[in-house]
Amino acid sequence: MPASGVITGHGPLLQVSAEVAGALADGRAVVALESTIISHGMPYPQNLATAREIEQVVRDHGAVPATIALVGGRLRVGLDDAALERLAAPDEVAKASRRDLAALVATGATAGTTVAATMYIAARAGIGVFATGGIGGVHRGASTTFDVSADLVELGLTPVTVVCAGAKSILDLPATLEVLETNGVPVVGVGTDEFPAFFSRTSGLPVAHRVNTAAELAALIATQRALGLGGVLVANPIPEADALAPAEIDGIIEQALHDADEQGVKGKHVTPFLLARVNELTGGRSLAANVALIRNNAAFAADLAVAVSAGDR
Ligand code: PSU
Ligand code: MN
Repeated sequence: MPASGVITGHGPLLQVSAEVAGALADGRAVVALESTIISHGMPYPQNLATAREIEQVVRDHGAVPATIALVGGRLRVGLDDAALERLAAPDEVAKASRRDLAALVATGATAGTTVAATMYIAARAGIGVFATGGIGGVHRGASTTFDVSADLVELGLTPVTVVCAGAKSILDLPATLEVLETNGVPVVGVGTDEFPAFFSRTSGLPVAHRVNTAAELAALIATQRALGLGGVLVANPIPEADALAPAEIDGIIEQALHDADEQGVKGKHVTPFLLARVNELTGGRSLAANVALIRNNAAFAADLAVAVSAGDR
């Protein structure tokens, strides 16, 4: 049975909340939000506070938030507070990327969904704009490990626009941009010609395209859709006031990578391990920056969703 306040949309596996389903039916702006960032990207209880806060930021900017996760084996779009609490609880739930969905659904599991899995579910629900913090990418050393996030493949396949603050330099950023190009993903800077490096506004690496406003980006997205192409990656730099100096973060990232290597961390555990280690090593500094950039992305994604829905009328 669907949980109260949740209606069954598009068959029993996909459950879209009444609020999100109503907004979609009326052509109003909706912003998808992921949940691995809650379950595996931030420590408790800041993860729960941030999840609630970014939903409010989306509302303040005139859109309806649709946080997406696997709950009891259902693909849920638009979560109630009980589901958010369950995802945020320490060591409670699985991490679901695209390849995990069938097995976790079949066994009735609850899981945070990565950017890849969230994009897939958002597209099934008819949502085209999605906000997150940072995407997965090509890990350093991938030429021998082949550790390349499924996020980069999903961006090529699935017509959803993902607003992020770039990627953390736990990753190989030049290789990440190369694989995005291979997969046909337009990477669009917001008010910048550079791909931002999550905690800092610059990486020294150019983006292929630049927009200065949400309206400009909405026109690009409408064209991408008309051409039947896949996802768009929007790189929205962290606000200047919240950015960390590369000198402050670089050594910590090196330390985290060293620890992962020493402890033999592999596969789906690599990203959560590195994120947790960076959080520990910087204390509150990196977490505050992380929250600030997610808020900034949620606000821009909501403005974008409003512009996209206005263009559809
Ligand atoms: N990078 C971050 N914060 C995050 C993630 C990545 O700075 O929370 C999460 C996202 O959910 C992303 C996932 O989709 O990690 C990528 O995991 P993997 O590298 O295993 O594909
Ligand atoms: Mn990986």
